[in-house]
Amino acid sequence: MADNIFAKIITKEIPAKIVYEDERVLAFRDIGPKAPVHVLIVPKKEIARVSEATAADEALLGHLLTVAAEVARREGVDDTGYRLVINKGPHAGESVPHLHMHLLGGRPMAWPPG
Ligand code: DGP
Repeated sequence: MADNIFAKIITKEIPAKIVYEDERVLAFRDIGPKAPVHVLIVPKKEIARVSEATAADEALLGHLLTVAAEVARREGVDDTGYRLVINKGPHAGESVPHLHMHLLGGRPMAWPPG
């Protein structure tokens, strides 16, 4: 496994507030929440960022979306709505080199994002 914070959360070397886990995916609360609900959905497979995923990862990428929708239901934001975000590269503010999807909800959000 790579030496980054999410790799260590996946192996449970570093604690996190886990809200969902299966054999392929872990979801946990963001340490600096930007909305009342801010959960990170992370593949356990080591994929640094979305541009490094391959055709072999397509089922896993789809699974991230269905897990996000399930976590949103559990968090009570399905009716009010939520935003799913993947940051890639410096202009988007990617800061951890392990693919992760942000689930943000619980308040209205502006569009376009800043
Ligand atoms: P991004 O900017 O898209 O790479 O998002 C990285 C997110 O990871 C950011 O919102 C803060 C969160 N984060 C960073 N370190 C930790 C940590 O140690 N624990 C948790 N739960 N979240 C973290």
